[in-house]
Amino acid sequence: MTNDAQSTEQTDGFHLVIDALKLNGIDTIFALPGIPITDLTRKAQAEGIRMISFRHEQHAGNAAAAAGFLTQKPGICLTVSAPGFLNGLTALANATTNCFPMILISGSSEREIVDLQQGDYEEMDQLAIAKPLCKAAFRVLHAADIGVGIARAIRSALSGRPGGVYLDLPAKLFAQTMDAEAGKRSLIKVVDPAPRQLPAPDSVKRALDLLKSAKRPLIVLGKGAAYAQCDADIRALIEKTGIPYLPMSMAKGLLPDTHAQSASATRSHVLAEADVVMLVGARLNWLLSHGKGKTWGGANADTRQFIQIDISPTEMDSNVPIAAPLVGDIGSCVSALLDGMGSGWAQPPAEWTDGIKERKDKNLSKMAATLALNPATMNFHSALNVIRNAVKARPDAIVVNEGANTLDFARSIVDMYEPRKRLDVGTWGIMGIGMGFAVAAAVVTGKPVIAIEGDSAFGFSGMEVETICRYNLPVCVIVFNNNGIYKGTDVNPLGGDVAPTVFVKNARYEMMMQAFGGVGVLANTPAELAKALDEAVASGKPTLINAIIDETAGTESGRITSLNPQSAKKK
Ligand code: ADP
Ligand code: TZD
Ligand code: MG
Repeated sequence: MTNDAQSTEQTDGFHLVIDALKLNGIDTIFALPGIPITDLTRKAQAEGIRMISFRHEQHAGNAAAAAGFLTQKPGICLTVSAPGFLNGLTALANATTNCFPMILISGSSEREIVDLQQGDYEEMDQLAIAKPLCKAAFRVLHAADIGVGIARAIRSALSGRPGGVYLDLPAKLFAQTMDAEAGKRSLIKVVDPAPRQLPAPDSVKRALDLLKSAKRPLIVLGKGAAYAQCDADIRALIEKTGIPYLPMSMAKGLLPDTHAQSASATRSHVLAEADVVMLVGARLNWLLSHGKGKTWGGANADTRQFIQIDISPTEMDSNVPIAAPLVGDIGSCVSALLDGMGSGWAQPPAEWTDGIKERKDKNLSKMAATLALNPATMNFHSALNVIRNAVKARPDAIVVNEGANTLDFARSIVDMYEPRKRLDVGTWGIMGIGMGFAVAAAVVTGKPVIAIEGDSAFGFSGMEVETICRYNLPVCVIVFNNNGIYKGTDVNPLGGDVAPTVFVKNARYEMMMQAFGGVGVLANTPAELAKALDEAVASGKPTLINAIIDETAGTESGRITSLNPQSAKKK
């Protein structure tokens, strides 16, 4: 058949969307059906795309974002118009903030009616609303443009700094028909969607010269380094330089947390004392105290110099001057550094590394003593010690983590051993990612998932335990039940309603999992928790362990108490 020959067969918008996604290797969609995309979910499933159907779009969106982070393919979230779109939008914005590639595809109402504000079913100008909250936003009006729309969405999500993309598909588009052959030709298989970006040789030299001059060097690994999937080179860089390193929370496991060069156990010391800091896929945002102030040793601030590896050139100097910007993809930058170092790279002064080791050993033995305690009511430490041992035994398990105290303690207590095994609240410190991330982790990796959830955090996505049961996913949710947000002890001074941070006491979260046929366990002791967790990981059965935690054990806002404004007026 020649190019302009017409076949008698017809295709339509539904099939073109599905074919375009499949052509680009998309094998899974996280969705919530309804007008106008119900048939799209059915047909996609019938065409062999794994369709994971959720109970709320935000969790489908979070699942897509996590899938994007784990696989370097954009995670796809599919929603209905207006309210469904808005429910997914939080996840899209969060993905963009965290530099995770995802595409939110939403059906929308009739343009003619929406634009004249004539009151259509679920009327909303979704494209305009999405635009400021994501990296790029597109709308497709003609079936013949579906291939272009999906190609642009994929390339936008993956190239440069990854992020969220919105794709608006009006209801009318799905039923539009066109010649099947012409339709096929209109689809685009995106070639090299995230092209390597090589750093300039002079910027590599500048970075190496600065690193060489350091007396107290430090490397900070961020989640960009985990996303980049150049694990062996990153490990080689750390080990060849001999420089102490700090992993940001989602970079934990790039090298095992037990690695001799990890400085996590003496974080405040190295941040305050380092003279040259190399950031690898980590922004100097609030999580790193903006690179200045007390955390960074106040007095050293003027003399400290930064090297920053990032794919986004405008990230440089965002908070403090970057003496040696290295703009490019992390894989290319790290390999250029390794080449440039050659052999015989001098190790950092022993005075620096010995001092770190001494502090680290002291802190680690203090931590070991705390973890060994077994208080009558479990606290964060005694419960997390159980999970720490479980992850050590199953380093391939994926840990999802949210909450305040539950997050902060788990981050420092639960060691990670492999890259991209820890998913958490990320750059925003957002609650509600738990079950969406857990579902995605289980679906795209097939590995056991352990979701460590504050009881408040869990509440944001708790209904998705039904989704976990429905797809029979190997997810073990552990709810750290301390009766509330931060603590369960606040009291309303006026009596009447309970305090705003306090929940129903002794809630039976495990029964939520039982309601859908999963395993629910109440754990009052580390031994009960260990038994239930071991069984869950071994069996792969959907499990929820309600871990009863001392309601007095937490602190306000966990470790970011200082960000919490307090009234100066003492009542
Ligand atoms: P963390 O929260 O772990 O400190 P951030 O989300 O602040 O990490 O930083 C991640 C950084 O990584 C972003 O600035 C992003 O531009 C960058 N990044 C993401 N992927 C790549 C990549 N493949 N190559 C280079 N930089 C990347
Ligand atoms: N809403 C959203 C979407 N994100 C948030 N971060 C918050 C509200 C505020 N918030 C926190 O920052 S942590 C947290 C909330 C509500 C819950 C802490 O309680 P928890 O954890 O039970 O999950 P701990 O272990 O009791 O501290
Ligand atoms: Mg709590």
